Amino acid sequence: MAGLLFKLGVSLILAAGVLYQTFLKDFLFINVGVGRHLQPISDFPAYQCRRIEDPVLQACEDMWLSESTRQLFLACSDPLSRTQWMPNIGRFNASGRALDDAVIVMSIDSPQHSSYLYRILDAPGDLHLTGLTGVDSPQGINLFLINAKPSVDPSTGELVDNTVVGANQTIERFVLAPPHASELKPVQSFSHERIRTPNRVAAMGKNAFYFSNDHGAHKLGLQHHLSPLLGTGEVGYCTSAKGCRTVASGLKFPNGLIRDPRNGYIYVPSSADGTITVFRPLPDYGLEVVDVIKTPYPLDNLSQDSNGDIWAAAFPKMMPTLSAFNNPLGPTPPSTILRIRRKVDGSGWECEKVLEDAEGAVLPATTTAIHDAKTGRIFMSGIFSPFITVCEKTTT
Ligand SMILES: *[C@@H]1O[C@H](CO)[C@@H](O)[C@H](O)[C@H]1NC(C)=O
Ligand SMILES: *[C@@H]1O[C@H](CO)[C@@H](O)[C@H](O)[C@H]1NC(C)=O
Ligand SMILES: CC(=O)N[C@H]1CO[C@H](CO)[C@@H](O)[C@@H]1O
Repeated sequence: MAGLLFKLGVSLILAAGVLYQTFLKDFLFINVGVGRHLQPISDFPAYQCRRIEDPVLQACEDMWLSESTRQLFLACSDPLSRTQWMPNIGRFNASGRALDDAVIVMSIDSPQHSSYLYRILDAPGDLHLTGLTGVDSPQGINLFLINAKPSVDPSTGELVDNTVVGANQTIERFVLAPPHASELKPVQSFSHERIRTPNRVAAMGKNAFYFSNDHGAHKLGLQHHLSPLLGTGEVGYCTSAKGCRTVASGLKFPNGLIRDPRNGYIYVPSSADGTITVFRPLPDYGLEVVDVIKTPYPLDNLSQDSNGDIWAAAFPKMMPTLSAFNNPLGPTPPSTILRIRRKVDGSGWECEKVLEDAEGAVLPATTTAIHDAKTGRIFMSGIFSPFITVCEKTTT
């Protein structure tokens, strides 16, 4: 009996060990950052970085670079309000939400002091900005914005209890024409039962797009909180004419996805397991997995530069990031910027750490990094960060 118990004990310990090796260790390392060695920003002399502190450029969750017009679009808000109202991560105090979210456009070839010339776009309606992407064209730029509106009583327009019904998230298409205009004109608002926890859009042109539902269909409650572990995140596809449907599921916190204009592939980063799933669109716009890129970091939003390289913002230590989210004006948590590209010989992918800031000395709590391949600059912003950062390349 004792022998059996002993054996059982040994196999339990072995099982626990195997679990630890194969699952928990990865989980703790990737998500929590246990055992990860972080480098200070001074280890990266190829870049000279500076903060841009400007009350207008705060809590800019997402950015998109219009290559043809050399304009950087930022979706900005207020850091303290983000801690109250952020439905994608379970913050539902609608009365604490910011009422002056705005899209800012920076002309990145027009430096001004330590910053750049920018303008604040006028836009009608009640906007609560998170994800943003655009489609370049000489006639005008189409922007797709995730609008995290609170739910209201349709007859009175009064706020309802959003902790009970969840937010009413929509995807808004605006046009900026000509591309240097100062006003966004609304074109179409996508409100659909499949658009539940939208994170970002990957546009297929003006009239169709893929989008990630970071918590799948679960706006609220235990299923919302467990979604990143259980993998109930989804990717959906919408067209102006036919509405939306789900085309991929089983994802662990699918975040800021992108579309590769060169081959049409869709890259979906999963914040909860550090992978990027590469999908090929099928003729009916369903998605087929062609590759899974593994990185050792919980990834955030992706962007792609004009060379085709993918840039990813990562949070190397979860605990400081979470506490910073509750105190956005306090200490800045560490951030890491990764560049991911195909190996030259075509065998898989290489993932290179381009920047890391262990002390949070100059980088924001970065949720999006944009690389301007023309100048080598990297722009970084964070969903609750009170500043943005630009890094200039010092070597070539
Ligand atoms: C919600 O936000 C309002 C406005 O900022 C604040 O006064 C209130 O205390 C917040 N409620 C909760 C439950 O945190
Ligand atoms: C949700 O938003 C849509 C589009 O703006 C609107 O038509 C609908 O009434 C809203 N529903 C609620 C419950 O707020
Ligand atoms: C488009 C976008 O910015 N998406 C996500 C970026 O990262 C933050 C933090 O994980 C998410 O909350 C955003 O929704």
